[in-house]
Amino acid sequence: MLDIPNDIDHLRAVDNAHHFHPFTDHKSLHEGRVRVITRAEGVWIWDGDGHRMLDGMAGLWCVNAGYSQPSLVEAAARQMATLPYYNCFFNSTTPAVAALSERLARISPAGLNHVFYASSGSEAVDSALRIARQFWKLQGKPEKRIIVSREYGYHGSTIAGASVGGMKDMHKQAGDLPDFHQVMTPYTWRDAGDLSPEEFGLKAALSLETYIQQVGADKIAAFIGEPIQGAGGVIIPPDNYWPEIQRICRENDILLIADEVICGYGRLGSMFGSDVYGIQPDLMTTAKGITSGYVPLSALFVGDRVAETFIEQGGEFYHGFTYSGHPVACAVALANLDVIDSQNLVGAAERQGAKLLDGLRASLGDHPLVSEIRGKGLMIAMELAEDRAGHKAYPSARKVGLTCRNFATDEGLVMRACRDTMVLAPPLVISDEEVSLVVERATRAVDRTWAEVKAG
Ligand code: PXG
Repeated sequence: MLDIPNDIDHLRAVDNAHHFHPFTDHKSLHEGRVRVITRAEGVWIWDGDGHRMLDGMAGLWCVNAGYSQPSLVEAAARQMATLPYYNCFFNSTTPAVAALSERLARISPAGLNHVFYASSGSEAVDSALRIARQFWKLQGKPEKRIIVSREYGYHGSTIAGASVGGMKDMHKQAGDLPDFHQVMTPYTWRDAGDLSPEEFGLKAALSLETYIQQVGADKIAAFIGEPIQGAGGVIIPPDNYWPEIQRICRENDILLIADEVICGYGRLGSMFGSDVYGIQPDLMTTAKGITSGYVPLSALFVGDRVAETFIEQGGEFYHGFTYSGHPVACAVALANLDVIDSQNLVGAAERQGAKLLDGLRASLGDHPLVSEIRGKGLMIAMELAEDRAGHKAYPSARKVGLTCRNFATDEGLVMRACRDTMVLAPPLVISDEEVSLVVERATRAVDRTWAEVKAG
């Protein structure tokens, strides 16, 4: 049996010497101590020093079914023993990928009946952009190339992903491809001012229409957006926002891409975010929760109009990956969808999400550091602010969010800071008792942050 060494100090040393980490300030990592996570169960993770932490982020918003689902492990082992790998190039398929495609088409929003596979959300997004541009070429409109997205959108970390996302710091690091443009995001807490949610939802959506009028619909291939923005800080749009975006895309013949890499597979208390907001996307990217993160897999849903254009017109579309439709990942996804169904995790997300939101509001709703607590299903955010009533954040140099995150870690809770927006997105299997623990630990983290902020 494979023996990975378990001497934690040794692992830290070799990691420091040889592992180039993702999304990291490499200098501060090398000056500090890397955390070694060694095992996990349910909503809990353990580190090499023996600390147990409640994972309020489900890994990176992905371990929807929790960390100990034996059927996913069995599905992987069985598939590996039967057919560990074969590809889907050259007119091939495998039983797992065919069966998963049928299953996904059954649960997806109407009109999305074809699925393209890759291994990550970034690849799914990149594939959606390529398919969108190729679709317009096949329609005889090759000049429709621009992809419109939104401020604070996160769509992955490849060069195209960074370019289509709305993170300015990522644009500066080579995410600067041409033919990408960002419009307003419906960040009600920060930007609505005196407008009602409806007025503000309309204003944010109309920023897309204004941009279209400036450059011309004949130049624009697609609009991409997360139903609720995740990494941007759980930005929840007013109810009228998505219907308005849908109308604008339809009227201007612009493809609508829903990026459901975080929202998909139950997190919002519906199977997909598009179901929550009545979005009828032309393309829909999913990943993360499709396998609960146990193995890498992404699924890009291709709408009927787009798929039929490729099928009718023919001509090779030069796009795919070695691991497109990896049979082990597809088998795990099938087992994961069974767990989501049999344990009713979609219902659990709605129920436990409401309890967590209520608990946080009861404990922290009047806290002097907390300006807003919002959420949908198990996707929850708290705004820490200098001016609670005026919705004004502290200067970023004060690192209030980071301070709160570090106190949460110390309290045994993994909580994420997006700027000073504290984010929680735990596994959907979280119990009542664990919801209470999240509330207690988050409250202590906010109290300790406030004490430090007051002390200056
Ligand atoms: N789209 C969305 C909406 C995402 O949230 C991606 C695409 C890219 O997926 P991959 O699998 O290529 O990472 C994501 C990923 C965070 C965090 O800390 C968020 C993501 C990834 C890593 C960290 O919030 N989202």
